[in-house]
Amino acid sequence: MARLTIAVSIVLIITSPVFAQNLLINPGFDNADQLDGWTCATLNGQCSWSAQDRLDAPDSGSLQHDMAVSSNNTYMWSSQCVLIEAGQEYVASAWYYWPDDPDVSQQGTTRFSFWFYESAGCMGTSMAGPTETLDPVLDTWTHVQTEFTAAPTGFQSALVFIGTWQNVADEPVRARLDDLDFSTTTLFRDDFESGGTGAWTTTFP
Ligand SMILES: [Ca+2]
Repeated sequence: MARLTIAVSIVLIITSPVFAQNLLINPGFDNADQLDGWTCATLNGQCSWSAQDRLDAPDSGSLQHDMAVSSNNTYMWSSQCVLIEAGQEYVASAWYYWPDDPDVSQQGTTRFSFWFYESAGCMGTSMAGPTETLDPVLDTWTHVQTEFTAAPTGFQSALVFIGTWQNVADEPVRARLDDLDFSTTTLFRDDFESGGTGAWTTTFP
């Protein structure tokens, strides 16, 4: 009987569901003036917390990229470094908002990608992961998602990167970013919060 109990316990352990989690810290910017977890490259502008939440939640906000450059063809970006498992596939996704400012020509893009690093803390040899580049969709929260990409053997961390590129000098692009995700799955991340059911069907096997 003892042997049977042990066998059943082992089966239960093996078959217990492992829920994929968002590996990012502070992905939804829920605390006012709080950008914990994110590193902002300040060469071409600055990052700030915006009270404009993707779902208009009064108790959450977003990350804003404030471009401040006098030359064209410039980037600014935010990033976060996370630990990964070699061989595991990862996917990153985010929502971005590009305000329709009549005073600017709106020539720019949003780039979303991640890179793998051989050492923890995004140090050592790096290897490019997937990249998605999108033209601005004005005044509409827009979803961006990378391809699934496996972490190379021997690699320990990944840098999740979201950038705003501006092609015209002296134009105050203010792209906003919210609800970022870096995980092993996209399941259960299809905006039910806003009533969307587009990723689901009524088909039953
Ligand atoms: Ca938010």
